[in-house]
Amino acid sequence: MKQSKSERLFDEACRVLPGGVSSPVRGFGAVGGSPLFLERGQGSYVYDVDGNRYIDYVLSYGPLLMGHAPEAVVQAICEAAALGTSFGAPSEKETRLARLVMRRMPSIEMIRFVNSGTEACMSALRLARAYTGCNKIIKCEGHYHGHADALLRQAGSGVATLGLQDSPGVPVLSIQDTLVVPFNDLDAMERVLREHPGDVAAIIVEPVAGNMGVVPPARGYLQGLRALTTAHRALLIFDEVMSGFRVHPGGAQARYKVEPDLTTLGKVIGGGLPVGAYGGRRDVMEWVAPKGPMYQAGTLSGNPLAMSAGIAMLEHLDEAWPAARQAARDIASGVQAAAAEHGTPMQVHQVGAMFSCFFGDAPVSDFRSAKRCDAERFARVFRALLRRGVYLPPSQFEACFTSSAHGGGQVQRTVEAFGQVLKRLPLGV
Ligand code: HOZ
Repeated sequence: MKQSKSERLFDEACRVLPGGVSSPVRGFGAVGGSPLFLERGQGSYVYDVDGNRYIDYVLSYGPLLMGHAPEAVVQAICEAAALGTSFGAPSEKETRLARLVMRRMPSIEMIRFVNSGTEACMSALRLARAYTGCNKIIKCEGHYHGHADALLRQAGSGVATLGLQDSPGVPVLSIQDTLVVPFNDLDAMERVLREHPGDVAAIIVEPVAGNMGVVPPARGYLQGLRALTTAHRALLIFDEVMSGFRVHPGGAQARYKVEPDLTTLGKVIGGGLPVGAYGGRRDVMEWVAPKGPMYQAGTLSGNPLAMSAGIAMLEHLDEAWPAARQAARDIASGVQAAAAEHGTPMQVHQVGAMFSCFFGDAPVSDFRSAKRCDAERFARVFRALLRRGVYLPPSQFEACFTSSAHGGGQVQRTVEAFGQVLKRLPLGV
């Protein structure tokens, strides 16, 4: 059979890029076939090199709340680029973006910009250890906080997709202080805190899990974490790389009304450009160099292009977010209704402008239950949807994202495509 251009490019890429990709989650290993090579994106659509158009629910794994190439963001980037792409010196835009973020998330009293969510989480942990003088950190099974050594334990996202527990190359010493508990289990969290009295620097969580598919916090869970961390003098870190500005304009902390000590943010505050940040309580952030002794640095941090794109994005958040959330709601209810009509055991989770489909009867509330879902069925649905022009992230362990550009037409087409696929699924698709 004649190869598509995407397939040809993938073969070529495999000769020079490990697995043919620049990040493992882009491979199609879990769903079969070869990844689409994309040429451009506009609004809710992406276009591959073979001229096919897809309604995009990957959206660069979250940041594109206004869809691809929104005019305001593109214009801000172009104007900034014309003035210079990097200074390695302060610019006013950093303070402007800081203020925009802090207005949405008042728990952030000071912020440090970095270049990715990985950097943000890694730095927040160092800061927590510096501030508390404690060694241990606690994370949840199936949560993904980037690929820094200390956080690659029972992680979600690509680590889960590839079926790995952790990674070769991570020194045992780097993860010996990383304790892992199930998500949504306050008793387990308390037990671990008691087992390490006075030695836990922080609990880091995705307040709405997105890297095992979307799994919301159980009622009272985040409040419980707040109480436990306060009682045990540990810091509470919300990793809002995915949930920030997506589950609510003020992030999960506004939606669930829980104030973390520190927050990590990622690509969303750069409107899709490479950026991240960590911030929080002033007395903690004042430990960051050069104000304090905790060292962390970056030549491209606060990059003017990323800052400009982030400013443009956040300035439009009030219009963008309700539309993005409405699209996710309509898809979730439409797909759930289609599943009921066709007798497909399936649950659709939706929080704000994120959703996920889990195949199976049992409720999904943590990583263990997410892993029990029918990944093979997910793969078949993924492939069938792709043939119908709907592009989901190629793994059960990722969230789907909507944007304000996903209008009624695209939502309706998506729900119809799901309906057709679920109807045919028992016969094989
Ligand atoms: N947190 C992102 C999606 N789970 C990661 C994307 C990537 O690893 O490329």
